[in-house]
Amino acid sequence: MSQDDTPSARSSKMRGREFGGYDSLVLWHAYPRIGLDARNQFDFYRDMPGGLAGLRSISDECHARGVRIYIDYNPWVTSTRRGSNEPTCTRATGKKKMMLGALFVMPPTSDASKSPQCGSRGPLGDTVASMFFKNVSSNRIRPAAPLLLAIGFTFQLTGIPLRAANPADDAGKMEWFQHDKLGMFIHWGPYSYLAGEWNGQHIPVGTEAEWIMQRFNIPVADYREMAHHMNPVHFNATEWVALAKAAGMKYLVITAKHHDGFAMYHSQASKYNIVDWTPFKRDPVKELSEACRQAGIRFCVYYSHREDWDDPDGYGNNWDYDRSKKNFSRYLENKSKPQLRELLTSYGPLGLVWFDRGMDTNEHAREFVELVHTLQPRCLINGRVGGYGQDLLGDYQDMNDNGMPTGGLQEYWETPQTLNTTWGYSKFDEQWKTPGEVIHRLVEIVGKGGNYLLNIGPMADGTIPGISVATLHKLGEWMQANSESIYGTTASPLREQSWGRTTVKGNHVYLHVFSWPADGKLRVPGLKNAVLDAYALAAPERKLGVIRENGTDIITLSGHATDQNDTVFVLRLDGPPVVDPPTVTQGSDVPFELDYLPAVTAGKAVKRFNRDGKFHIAKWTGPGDKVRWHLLISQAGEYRVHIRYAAPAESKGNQYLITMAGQPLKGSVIATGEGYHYRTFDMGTLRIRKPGLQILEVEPAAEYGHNLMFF
Ligand code: FHN
Repeated sequence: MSQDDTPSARSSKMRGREFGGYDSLVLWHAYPRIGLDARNQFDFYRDMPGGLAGLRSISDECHARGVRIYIDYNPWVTSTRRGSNEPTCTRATGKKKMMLGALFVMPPTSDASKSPQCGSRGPLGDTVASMFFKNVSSNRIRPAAPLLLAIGFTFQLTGIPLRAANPADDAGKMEWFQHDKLGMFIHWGPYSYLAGEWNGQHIPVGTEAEWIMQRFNIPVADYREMAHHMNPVHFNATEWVALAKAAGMKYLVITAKHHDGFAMYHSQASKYNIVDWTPFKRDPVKELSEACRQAGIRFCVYYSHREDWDDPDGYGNNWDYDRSKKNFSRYLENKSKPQLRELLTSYGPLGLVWFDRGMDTNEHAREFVELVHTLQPRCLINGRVGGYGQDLLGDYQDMNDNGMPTGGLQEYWETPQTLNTTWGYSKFDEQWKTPGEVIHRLVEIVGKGGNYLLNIGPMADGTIPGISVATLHKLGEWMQANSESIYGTTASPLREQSWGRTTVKGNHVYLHVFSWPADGKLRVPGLKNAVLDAYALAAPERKLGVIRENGTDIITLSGHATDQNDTVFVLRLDGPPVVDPPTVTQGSDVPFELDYLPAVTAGKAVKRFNRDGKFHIAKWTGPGDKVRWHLLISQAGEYRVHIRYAAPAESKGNQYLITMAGQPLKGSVIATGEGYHYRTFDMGTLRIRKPGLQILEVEPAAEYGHNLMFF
């Protein structure tokens, strides 16, 4: 390609030539990534360096020259088959729906006479020049929806910034959590002594061995008697911490008290603890805290603040204790809070307190939050401190156990995961994850912006199962070579790739190749930036060839995978990676389904995890806190809109607006019940005059000072 024939030279030549004499510019197919047959796209767009960024520079130039811009879409493009030269045509029949995250929209009737005619090529046969520049008075280019203009120029996605669940807490204290990515979870207690067996009964593989007391309703007296036998003579805090460090783990969370009520540290609040109750007489939590500090690992504790099967007033044991006689507040005041106070005052600075199983009320949960804030203001609190079905407290959210979110979360998060299928040791559970699976999970989690808290379940004598040790060493070997692609990275705006996953740090995109491409070419679709360099993380000096074709960067790999689980390559870009926002497309008679995943949020609206194990949008309290979807509408017509949301009593009566193509639909929130009870409401109709890309937005109509609704 000669200098003069580069896409950028061509585009500037075209601009220079064609702007003269016209007072408007119409961009057909201005959205370059809508999965069209390449022949139906103008070279101008396909080849333009920077894609939409290139369009933006045209936009700037137009503004400078007083040229108006419209974006328009060929009505047939959305039904053009890949690989086909001719656009196909779908007749609009029946009802279409569009769903908004739970918003559904469907055209009640489609007028076939307004449908595009099969075989007609429309403007596609025109020359590029005549396509781009039209007088606004021309019929064909009349802008049906000036709103479309915004699409190409306003919204792009770059790395997803994460927030603390409570923004007031964010003042720099999330930094280590955001950077460190990988932690060791340790479930260890008297249940480890039982190892999944009680009186000949076995905990089924696939369920939690640490729940054995509850599962077999073991009487408190019997369990307490058994706990006397815990004597971890092989426990060596330095070795445990060294293992965590070798694996690349940066923080360590030990169960100071699990649901069985037994304290694995020297508690003054209850004699039922490892120092006073067992022949061991040592405090492993203390030893671990010291070993962690020496090794530079952040020390953290797990504390089951609500559940306690030993305490007559605690939650969960209804086989020994009469539920009606329980005084839960007494348990909180006499055991749970005093023990938490001990942990916060006698074990040095804690990275975080890992609460579990929620709390009966958010008022009680706030008391625990307060306690932590008062005694150790920099200590983080996980989201499980608060109740189920309530707005989440804590500095970050934990997914469900072993949970893997689909992506797009905008709050700090972590997922606790097992190495086999239990947290506490079970002699029966041999369903171990391979090192490869562990590495893939790590990369997937980190690529979605989260932290991986990987559990080990040591035996009662203090031995860590050999297979866990081996897996963590393998993970560590991989981390040794590749940790640059893990620590300090942020969520990748690129979607999941068929060959692996991506992580991002600043201007670098790390390509984690799980399956080596047969033709030795790695395809990375969707990046809008210029690629400055490509290389293997292990060999930065050897640059790899990259070409961009139809919006896809193709990297020619050399040699073979250097790591059978994940070989990492790096793309150095001209800035943080930028991609187009996801576009929701419409099947011929399938409703749009607009949920949290392809949504783009603005203002305070945030995509979050809820304790139901689902994801939603919340924290939008006033105008500007918007949720927005980019829709590719294939058929003009009237669309019926339904919205599905959950709203507690406090949200009742909040007004909101749904806007598309300049038409607002107004809604008033109806309370759906406490917790996350979703209901669907009919919102009326929106008229879409022509197919193409549209933006649909939802936002509160006024400032309410509380959440509009859970969407
Ligand atoms: O019930 C516990 C379980 O035993 C384990 O501690 C896990 C770890 O995330 N948390 C609870 C269940 O979610």
